[in-house]
Amino acid sequence: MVTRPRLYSGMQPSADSLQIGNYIGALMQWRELQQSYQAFFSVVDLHALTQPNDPAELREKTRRTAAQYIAGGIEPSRATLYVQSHVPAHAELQWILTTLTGEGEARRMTQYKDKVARYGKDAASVGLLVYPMLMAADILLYQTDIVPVGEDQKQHVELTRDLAERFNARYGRAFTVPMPVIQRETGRIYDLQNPTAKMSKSAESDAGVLWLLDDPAVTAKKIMRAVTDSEGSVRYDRQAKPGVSNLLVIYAALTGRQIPAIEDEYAGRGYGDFKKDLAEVVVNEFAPVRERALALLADPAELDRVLAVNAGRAEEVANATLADVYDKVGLLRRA
Ligand code: AQP
Repeated sequence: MVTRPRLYSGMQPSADSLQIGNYIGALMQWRELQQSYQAFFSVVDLHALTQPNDPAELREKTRRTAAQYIAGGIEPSRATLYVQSHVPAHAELQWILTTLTGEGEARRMTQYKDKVARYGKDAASVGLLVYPMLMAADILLYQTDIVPVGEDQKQHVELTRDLAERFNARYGRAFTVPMPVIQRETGRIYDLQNPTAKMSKSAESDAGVLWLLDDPAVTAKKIMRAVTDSEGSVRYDRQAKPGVSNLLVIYAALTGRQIPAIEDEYAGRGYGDFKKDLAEVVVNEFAPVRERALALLADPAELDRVLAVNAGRAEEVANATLADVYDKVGLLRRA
């Protein structure tokens, strides 16, 4: 039997709905990759605890994120789609990895430095400092070959590789050393109201975010109101025309068309026509996904059952890696 290479990725349950950047930048790619890779897709709820959360809301967001993975095309019988906290090995391997990480090494992570700069030293928890070791545990437990990530996560995957190599050299080979696959810059989606800032689930204002589960009329309205420029021509130029370029990227990603062909189609026509058509493209893409997600959420017991079966499959792989690691570092086996 030919075994497919392994792939790992995840998203944080940080909102009730995914936004179109998560859909284009992650989900659309995941559903292709699950065909040729043995894929593990996790809802990383332990990571989400690094931000303040209402407990009941976090539980609900976790279910909703999982439902949107499935509605967006992740097949839970093909890929392993599970909730991170359902597999305790993640937190256990994280502990081992923290003992291999230098304190200075952890403090040098730019995401940590950014968060400290944003929230202040006292508000930034130790959880944020050791977040990259939890991410390393997520990846290494599954003997992952590739990790598709945005540019902002590249440094964490580099740390994961360093930790895997360090462990393997010190104790004997326990981990596959994973390769990051960095998302192309053209796959990045920006906020519709502030088109030089990445669209984000935790954006301060909702006006520039296209939510997968938004009502179609709201989605259309947000696109019609998207910030453009006064030039009036539908043309890709990230520097001079960030708003229009962003809309072109969304259009191209959802239709599979090339940007120059779209530019030609709208040559000599105003932004109004272009936005109206784009709204239709987005609404048509989202509508069936939204419908499936809401149907899955209407039967939480069945969704929880699917997640439990998948957690069991994840655990088989994760526990085997963890047992090997425990042995190698010299922990006494329970009789
Ligand atoms: N704007 C984006 N364009 C393209 N891809 C994006 N992703 C996120 N935003 C965009 C991809 O979606 C996945 C989500 O990963 P995450 O939930 O762990 O966190 P994130 O990258 O920080 O995403 P958000 O939406 O901005 O969430 P919050 O607000 O919680 O931080 C990743 O694969 C990411 O590349």
